[in-house]
Amino acid sequence: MPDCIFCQIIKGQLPSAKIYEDERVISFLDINPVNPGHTLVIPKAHYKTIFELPEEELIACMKVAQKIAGAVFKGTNAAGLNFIQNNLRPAGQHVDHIHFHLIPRFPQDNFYTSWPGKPYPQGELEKLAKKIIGCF
Ligand code: DGP
Repeated sequence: MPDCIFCQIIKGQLPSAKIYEDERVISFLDINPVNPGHTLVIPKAHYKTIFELPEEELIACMKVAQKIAGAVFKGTNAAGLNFIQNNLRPAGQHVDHIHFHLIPRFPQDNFYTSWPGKPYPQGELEKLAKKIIGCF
C-alpha cells in the first residue's frame, strides 16, 4: 500500500529501529512510545484491522509477539507489560496497517492500571452475550 507508513518501513523506504524480521513479520520501536522500549509487531502484508487479518498472519504475529514481549520486558527492566491492539479510530487506531503494541510498564508511569468499567443494567449482560454469540 504506497501511502501506508508501515508498508514504507517494511520496504526500507522509511527508517526504523528494527528489533526483528522474518518472511511474514517485522517488529520495530514505536516512534512515540508510552515508555522507552514500546515496540510494534506487524504483519508484512497490509491488512487494516483484526477483522480482515487471515488466521495464518495472526498466528505468525502472535508467535513473534510472545518472543519479543519477553525480550522487551527483560531489556527494559520493566515491572509489567501491556499487549494492546487498536481497531478503527474510536478505538485509537491511527495507522491503518494492523499492529500489536508491546508496552513495558513501570510503577507510577501514568499510563493506566484500570479502565473506567460501566456495570450492565439488570438483564443486559445475558442479552448481549446471546446477541454476540448470534454473530459468529
Ligand atoms: P495506533 O494508535 O494503535 O494506530 O498506534 C500507532 C503507533 O504507531 C503510535 O504509537 C505511533 C507509531 N508510529 C506512527 N508513525 C510511526 C513511524 O513512522 N515510525 C514508527 N516507528 N512508529 C510510528
